[in-house]
Amino acid sequence: MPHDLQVVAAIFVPLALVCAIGWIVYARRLAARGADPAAGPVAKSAGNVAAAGCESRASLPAAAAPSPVQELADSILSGQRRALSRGITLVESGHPRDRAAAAELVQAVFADTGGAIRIGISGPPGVGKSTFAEAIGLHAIAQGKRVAVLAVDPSSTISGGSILGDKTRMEHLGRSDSAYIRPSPSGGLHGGIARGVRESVTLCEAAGFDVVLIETMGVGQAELAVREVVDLVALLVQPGAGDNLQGIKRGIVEIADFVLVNKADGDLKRPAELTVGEYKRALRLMSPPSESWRPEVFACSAVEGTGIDHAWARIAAFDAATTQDGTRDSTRARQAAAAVWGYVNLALRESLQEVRAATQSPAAGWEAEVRAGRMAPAAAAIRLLDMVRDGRSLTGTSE
Ligand SMILES: Nc1nc2c(ncn2[C@@H]2O[C@H](COP(=O)(O)OP(=O)(O)OP(=O)(O)O)[C@@H](O)[C@H]2O)c(=O)[nH]1
Ligand SMILES: [Mg+2]
Repeated sequence: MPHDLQVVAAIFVPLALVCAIGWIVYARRLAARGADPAAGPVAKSAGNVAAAGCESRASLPAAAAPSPVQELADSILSGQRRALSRGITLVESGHPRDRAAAAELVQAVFADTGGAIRIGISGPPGVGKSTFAEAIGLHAIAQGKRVAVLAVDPSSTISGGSILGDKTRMEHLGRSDSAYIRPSPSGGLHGGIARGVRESVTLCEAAGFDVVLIETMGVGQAELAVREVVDLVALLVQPGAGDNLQGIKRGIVEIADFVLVNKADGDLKRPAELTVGEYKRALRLMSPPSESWRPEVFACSAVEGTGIDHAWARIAAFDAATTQDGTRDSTRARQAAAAVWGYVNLALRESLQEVRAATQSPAAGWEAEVRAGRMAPAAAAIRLLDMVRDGRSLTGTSE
């Protein structure tokens, strides 16, 4: 027996040792994979908030800490700027993959929003929108407000990435602890404002900003889109030449609550006064955008700072009047309801694009059937739309 035992031990002890070492190596590898920063719960960019969410759901136990999106929401609510920037990057992302995380983020902060006065600053290129945003922003900060500026920087498309143009133009404001400046590339532009700007406003409010200024890109009819995300529009115009009203699209003048003739300084002071008169006369003939506010026209100089206190006082008066008579809330309610359809339209358009891409693939066959004259276009269209409605791809798999 002792001999038998020795034989058994000689075989099994080394075997057990090999198994144990193998197990340790395997466990270490697993641990190392878990520590991979790419799989960690802290999202570093828009694109990976959603991805990080999936990873953490897969690797953390069921009763784990808040989701990465919830963490980001909490950081924004506590006023952390970097979190706000990350959140804005997420909501600006045009990628369908980020859409659910972006919506979840906005929903997570939603109860703490709505507190800011939302101001659109519109006008042709070079009229002084950024300079004005800085001047009025500094003025509001001096009144104890916290100011966020969301600016579409047209230069960013030209320079192809760096978007410091507006930031440098708002140098003084940028240095204030009470300000947050977010230049957005005009790449994802919808109607003269950046993609996701409505959500960005919401996030700024969640981060505790009392004033949100949205500088638009200042090009044509597209400017009208800003009306849908703000409480009031301040249209900046150039002083001078009597052809002002022809130079500016009538549509944008009609949506303005304020027309500010900027650059009323030096030689342009007198022309600016004439332009004020011109706009006053023109506005009398137009129906105002809000029932409770007649648009006002006055001159200012964003560079010299003249007229800025008056502009702020009138903006405050607008806010008080429209808050009191309920038009601010009813406007916001209408905007929010309209935005739902905006998102639905966008999602449907994208689904249709997917369908289109799929129909062009050789496997799809629908277009081929139509081209070959075996299927009527209307019948094919209905079948394709059914697929979009069911959320199916053309290969028959569910999304
Ligand atoms: N004289 C004078 N110049 C001004 C005033 N406001 C802005 N400017 C100048 O006008 C130029 C354009 O100003 P911006 O503030 O960049 O104009 P903007 O409308 O933001 O321009 P874009 O964003 O490129 O459309 C700059 O050189 C400013 O210094 C002003 O009140 N008076
Ligand atoms: Mg600008």
